[in-house]
Amino acid sequence: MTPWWKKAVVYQVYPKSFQDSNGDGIGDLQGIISRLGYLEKLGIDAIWLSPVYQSPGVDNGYDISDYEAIDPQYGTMADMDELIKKAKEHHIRIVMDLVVNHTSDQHKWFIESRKSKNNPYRDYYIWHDPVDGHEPNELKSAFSGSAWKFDGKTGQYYLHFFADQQPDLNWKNPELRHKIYDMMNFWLNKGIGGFRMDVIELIGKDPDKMIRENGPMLHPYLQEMNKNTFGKRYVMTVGETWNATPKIAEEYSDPARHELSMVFQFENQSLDQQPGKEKWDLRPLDLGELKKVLVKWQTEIDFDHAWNSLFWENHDIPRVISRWGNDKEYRVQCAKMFAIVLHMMHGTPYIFNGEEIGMTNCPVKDISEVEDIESINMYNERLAEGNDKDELIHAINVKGRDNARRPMQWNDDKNAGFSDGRPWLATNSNYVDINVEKALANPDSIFYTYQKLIKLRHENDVVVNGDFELIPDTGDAVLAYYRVLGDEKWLVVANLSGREQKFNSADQIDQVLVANYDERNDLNDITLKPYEAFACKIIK
Ligand code: TEU
Ligand code: CA
Repeated sequence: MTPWWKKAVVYQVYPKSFQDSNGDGIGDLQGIISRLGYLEKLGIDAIWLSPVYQSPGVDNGYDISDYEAIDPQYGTMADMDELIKKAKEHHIRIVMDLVVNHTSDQHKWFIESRKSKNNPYRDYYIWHDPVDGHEPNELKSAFSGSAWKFDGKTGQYYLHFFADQQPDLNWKNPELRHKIYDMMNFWLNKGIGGFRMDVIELIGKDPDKMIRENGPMLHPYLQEMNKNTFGKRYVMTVGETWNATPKIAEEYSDPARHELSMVFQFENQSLDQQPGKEKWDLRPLDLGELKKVLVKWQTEIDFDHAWNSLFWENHDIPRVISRWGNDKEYRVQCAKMFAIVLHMMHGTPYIFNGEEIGMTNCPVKDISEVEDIESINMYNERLAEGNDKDELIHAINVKGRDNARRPMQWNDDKNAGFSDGRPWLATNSNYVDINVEKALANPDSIFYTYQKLIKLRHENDVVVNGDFELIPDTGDAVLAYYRVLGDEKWLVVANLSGREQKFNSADQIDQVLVANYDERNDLNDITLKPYEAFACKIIK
């Protein structure tokens, strides 16, 4: 039997930016509830809800101070229960973000832990003596600087792979692990649809041996977690795994191993950065390389013993049409092309809020306009090292996380209909043209392409379970593939570039299923328009 999450399309809601219901400029749970009808119309099966737990908000909720409380800025536990219940009425499950590699430094465990070396919670975190009066080793934080922070009270350093205010939990401690399992069961008992697991590849860390991701105990911990929590429930789990290879993806998601349903892999993220450097060190994208990575993750995992997710965007990643398409001359065409290419592939697609209407990156002129801790820390560190300010702002405009975090553009009213008050992060001024109301009123909009793609997946097993077969030798800019199941054969053709491209096939079109230009009726020596993409059933 195919489990529900293999047939599903998931929609990520970034709560702070989705819909404000009370005019404080911050999206909230009642705001999400008010938009469930819209999401049902789009046709999605589940919402991945970025964190809404109690948090000081240093990393927009990825720094949790109480896992079993809702942050007041988002509402109450009663609102959360209402969201789960009402979403169900709209046939939507709520997948919670599980952030258990680290907590906030305001979590009661850490407040206790830092009090003394023999505090019962000391070992919930990772403490280390100074070495020669310095940090224990060279481990770095993802948000710039050392991963070690000195705590004067006890004269030791604690580990933080992200902000100082996000101390890493010590998964070697079984009592801590079981506290986390209890917390997960608290949420599962509320009837949620599963978990998206933040940086889960880090929980097997062994800092003494300089091991961050994919540590030796990672998979045993996940098997233990599965057994103690979601294993017997009909829920989905997706691990955020930046360093997964196809083989590692199988270790996480082979059903026989009882770990996770699927992973997010990020191999394409490094394609526009200089090798061995950071995401801010830009280089142009090579379409041939993008194509290679996309194909690799369709062909090098065995879908009978693994499962993969499909996505272009999330709250950490820029808008794809701005990054790899053309959000000016061909905004609509390329948005539909990216959608068609991805949604016809093998795996579970994810849509990040606003992607379905073609929202774009939003450039800033000065660091004072930036909210994201990752960008701000990088800017300060590199400025101090003597880098050029304009170049740093440029890198932030290309890669910074605020790009995707701008308020959702609902209509052309004040603040894009996101809030009556002053939004926590300014809206992109292009909301006057790019908004949900306009998209819904135009049968040709990007929204309806997404809606159609979701429907095609729901109604055709070939999209869910069909084999993927690449058509070779189409050039770097054209990605063409078949999906095949029994008597059914579908062809997908996409021009990844803004220039015309030749394509030729002897296949006969039976029926065009989705397209971003006028429908084609033959494939004989055709010239693809900029960003043209279509899927058709072909005569077998
Ligand atoms: O992201 C993990 C992660 O590795 C990011 O820091 C990533 O390197 C960066 O965003 C790329 O730009 C997860 C969450 O998705 C992110 O929002 C959190 O900040 C981070 O974990 C810490 O919880
Ligand atoms: Ca609000």
